[in-house]
Amino acid sequence: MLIVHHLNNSRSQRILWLLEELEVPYEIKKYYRLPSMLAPPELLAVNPLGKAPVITDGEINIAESGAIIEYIIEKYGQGKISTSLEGAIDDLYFLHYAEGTLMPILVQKLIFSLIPARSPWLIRWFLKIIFDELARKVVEPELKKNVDMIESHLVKKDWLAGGSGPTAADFSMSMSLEILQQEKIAHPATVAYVKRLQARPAYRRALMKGGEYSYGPKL
Ligand SMILES: N[C@@H](CCC(=O)N[C@@H](CS)C(=O)NCC(=O)O)C(=O)O
Repeated sequence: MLIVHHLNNSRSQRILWLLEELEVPYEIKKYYRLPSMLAPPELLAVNPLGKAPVITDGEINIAESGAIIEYIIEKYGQGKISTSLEGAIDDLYFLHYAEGTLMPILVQKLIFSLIPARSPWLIRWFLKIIFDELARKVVEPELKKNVDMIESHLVKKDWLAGGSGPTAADFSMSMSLEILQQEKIAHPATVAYVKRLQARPAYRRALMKGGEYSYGPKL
């Protein structure tokens, strides 16, 4: 049976959502973040980078969310997740944009806030001034462009690739958009989109099975 190597509070939650949408049987092997927030060393046994998500399907181990999403839809999709010709371009774009552009900006934002918070108290105030300024000058303008672009797309569509239900792009983008919503950076159509995906029964089942996930709704 397909195994999802799942880390709490992480990108692997979106793989659980995809599998629930497809009603594919799977097992979850759970890993828990260390106090440092890093993954535990046991994940190194299935992925040399020690990161989640990873899936094991028979002899195959695959990491990288986008690759996993494509693999699962291709192998187990049974045509349940499909796009129009026009939607296919948006699907491809947002599937890759999620990890290629948007998530790195969010990670940079997080790191800029963590550096002062985790530094010795004597220099913390100084680092906070520097990193707040860096965030203001470097991260925020970039984030604004991205948030505006996503909103201009979602005012026209219920799902990123159009159509009547989620496709690869939605699974890939879900966590980043949940973060934007939680941090109150997302615009109204994006907030409505996040609520739409979080209301799906498959999403809720995935949340119950995955356990701790701070970006989702309370169950
Ligand atoms: N681009 C990769 C990123 C994987 C990644 O950074 N995963 C995080 C979880 S959200 C992780 O495992 N963090 C723990 C660590 O870096 O030790 C993907 O989309 O799969």
